Amino acid sequence: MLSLNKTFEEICQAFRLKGEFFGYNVIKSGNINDTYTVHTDGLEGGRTYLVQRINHNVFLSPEKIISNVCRITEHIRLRMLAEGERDIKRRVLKMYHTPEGEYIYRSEDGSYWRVISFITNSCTFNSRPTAKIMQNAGKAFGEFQKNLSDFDASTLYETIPHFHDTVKRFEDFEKAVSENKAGRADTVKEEIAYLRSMAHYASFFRDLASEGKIKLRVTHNDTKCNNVMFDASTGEPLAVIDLDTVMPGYAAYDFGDAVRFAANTAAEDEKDLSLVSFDLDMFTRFASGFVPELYGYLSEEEINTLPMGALVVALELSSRFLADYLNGDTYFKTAYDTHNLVRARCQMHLAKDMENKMDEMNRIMKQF
Ligand code: GN1
Ligand code: MG
Repeated sequence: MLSLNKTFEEICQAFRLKGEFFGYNVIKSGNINDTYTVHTDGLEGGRTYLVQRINHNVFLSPEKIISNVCRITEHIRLRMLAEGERDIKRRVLKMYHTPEGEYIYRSEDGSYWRVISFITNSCTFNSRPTAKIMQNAGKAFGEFQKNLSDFDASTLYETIPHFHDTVKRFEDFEKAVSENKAGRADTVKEEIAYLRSMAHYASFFRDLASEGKIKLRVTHNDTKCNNVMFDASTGEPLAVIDLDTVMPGYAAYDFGDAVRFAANTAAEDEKDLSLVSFDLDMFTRFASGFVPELYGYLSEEEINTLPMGALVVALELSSRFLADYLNGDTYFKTAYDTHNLVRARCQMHLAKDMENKMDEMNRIMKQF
């Protein structure tokens, strides 16, 4: 196995990072890339950098994600500076490059590595957030969309084609059922039947767009609460991270993905479904941070259909987890055999609860 110490030493040298490498920590959250904090010490004091191995299986062109991320962060930086932001290093990520201008380092084993700034005195929340954190997460993702509202979406690479194309996700799921690569289809008949019964929701946003009722915008597309960095002393939101899937998309997917994760009363891979439900108070809190940031940017129709985003994303992700289970776990990292199935069941359980609570969600939305 490749020695990580050696790789990080090489990376520190290649990127001319300040100080001498002395150790690293693993950041465990994240189902796709491998993330580490790398520590150096030197005359100017210790420094920490974020070093990430890009999952090349998922992101087929690492150069394209680097290009997108550099352009997006530069746009946000300039906009924040123009608005008088004084803590810019903690408000937007910085990507490091080598003296030759390379943002990616290839290690001996062919892995793709990048170095990102580490935001000092910050933290993320993986567990169920408090109401305050929920509202601040909403604010962060709302502000992020607002800051990119004048960014020309057509100039971004589509880093994962059809990423939030729910119709295509359901087609891929059907393909996984018929191919039955891992021989597991017989054991998940009930789950397959449920998803098929919900397939009519898949085209909800595509239809609205083709009727001209909603617009494609620049969206984050992976708005899990743990993709927001908060100030560790105050809980105020600092920066939105994990920018690899920033692409053209619909506002409701960002909103929906965030609440399906953070308003879940249990973990994304909870086995005991009696613990899994959709918390309307948390939903309200998130909305109260998100929506006001986007007043004047989102249309009424877009705001009204945000709750539906939660259901559609929960169904989409159910289909992705179940498809990966049927395909033999080739996409998401798994810790045990049935991990993807557990995740899929959890999202389906949540989707059922959301469907029951949709009228209430819509009613709550009217207050914004
Ligand atoms: C993946 O890597 P992470 O944990 O931020 C996935 C998301 C899923 C999420 C589910 C590129 O995100 O789409 O919603 O897992 N990212 C990609 O936890 O597929
Ligand atoms: Mg991600």
